[in-house]
Amino acid sequence: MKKALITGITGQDGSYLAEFLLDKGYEVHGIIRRSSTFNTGRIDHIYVDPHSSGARLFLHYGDLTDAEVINRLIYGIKPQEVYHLGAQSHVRVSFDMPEYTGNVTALGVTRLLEAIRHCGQDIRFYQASSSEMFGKAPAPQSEKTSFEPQSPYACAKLYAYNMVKNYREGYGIFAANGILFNHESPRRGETFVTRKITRAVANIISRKQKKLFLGNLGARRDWGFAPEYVEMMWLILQQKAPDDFVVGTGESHSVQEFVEKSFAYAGISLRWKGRGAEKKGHVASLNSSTARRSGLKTGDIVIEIDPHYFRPTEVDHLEADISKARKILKWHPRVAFDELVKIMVDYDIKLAGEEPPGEGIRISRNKDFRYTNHDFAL
Ligand code: NDP
Ligand code: GDR
Repeated sequence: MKKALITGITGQDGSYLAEFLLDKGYEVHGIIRRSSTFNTGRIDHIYVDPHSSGARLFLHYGDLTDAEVINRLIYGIKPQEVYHLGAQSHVRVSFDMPEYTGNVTALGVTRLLEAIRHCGQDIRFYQASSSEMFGKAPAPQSEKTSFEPQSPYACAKLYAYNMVKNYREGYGIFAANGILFNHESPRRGETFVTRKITRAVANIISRKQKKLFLGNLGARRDWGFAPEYVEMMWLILQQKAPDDFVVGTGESHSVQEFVEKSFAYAGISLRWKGRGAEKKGHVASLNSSTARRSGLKTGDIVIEIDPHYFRPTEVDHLEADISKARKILKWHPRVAFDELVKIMVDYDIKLAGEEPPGEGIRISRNKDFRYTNHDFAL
């Protein structure tokens, strides 16, 4: 039985990847942080008491800042594959905590690579690199595009990216970078913009929230569906030789478009007024019975810009050129922007106790697309 170690297993991607690898028959080990409240909500549905004979998921306390524990886990578990997804992953927060972000997001990878180098085992290493590394480089971005990072987070990820290449070339380690563009899901952290928007739609409809405060509505992102992207992480480690791949949908949309689509899908049309920090989204019409239950009236303001959410340096436009992944990995994304919005809005409206506008939590899928009921077990 193959063994994999996942850092960041409690996060969005880590939880989907753990499911994916368990389905493939792996024994999965994950590093979790000690916290005063449970932080395993995304993986509780796949957790089996380790005392039971069939258990294949094992959790270990650790932290990416703690090299001693990292060494002990790598030497003790001797996994064939390490998926390094743990990070201080919030770009805006990295401006508030630049040193901590560097310690976790940049140096965390060095600690892991050093442990692998000295362990003397053949261990394949996946690094969760990010499209943020491209920063202000013009779109579309591919593996050949130069990096122009615009945040402490992006600088930390770029350091990690380069360390992966350095250990690959210097020590012959099978270490690969997946340069992933934004990917979202019902399990997306609540402070990233997509989930913040879809939760707000649900909370406004269920009268738990009156307004949504946002930052830059003009930023464009290439948003894909997270469960599809973890499949790519695995594929990257199954190649004959280690290599770096850009993964995205090849389409970009603005934050404003995500807002409009989400509200419209829930039955609320918006009319915009003002510009920049004065910009406001007024309700223009309520065109579903669910939306009418919200008590909103035409002219009510549901969106306002709060400059607090602006970043000192912004990334304006990210859009992936996925030619290499299509050609070598034979991979292509299946869930496009509109469907992603629907999946997330349906989920959050259901979570808020209301009737979702779509078919509840069912989504269309191709026959080769692995998707299970517990994807929505949160
Ligand atoms: P999340 O923020 O959802 O998850 C981050 C994970 O890292 C959590 O499990 C978190 O643990 C863990 N973590 C944070 N700090 C530490 C630490 N000091 N020691 C150990 N573990 C830690 O991220 P995603 O799942 O969205 O992303 C996965 C990875 O991919 C990240 O590295 C991210 O930067 C990168 N990435 C993500 C993209 C996306 O669009 N989602 C795109 C490109 C790259 P806890 O639950 O305890 O907080
Ligand atoms: P990003 O994701 O920075 O691309 O990083 P995020 O969802 O935080 O921001 C996307 C864009 O939306 C704009 N924005 C807001 N963002 C947040 N969080 N909150 C707001 O209120 C808001 N209003 C507007 C942002 O300015 C930005 O332009 C994500 C993370 O998952 C990283 O870990 C990953 O590496 C990259 O995606 C690819």
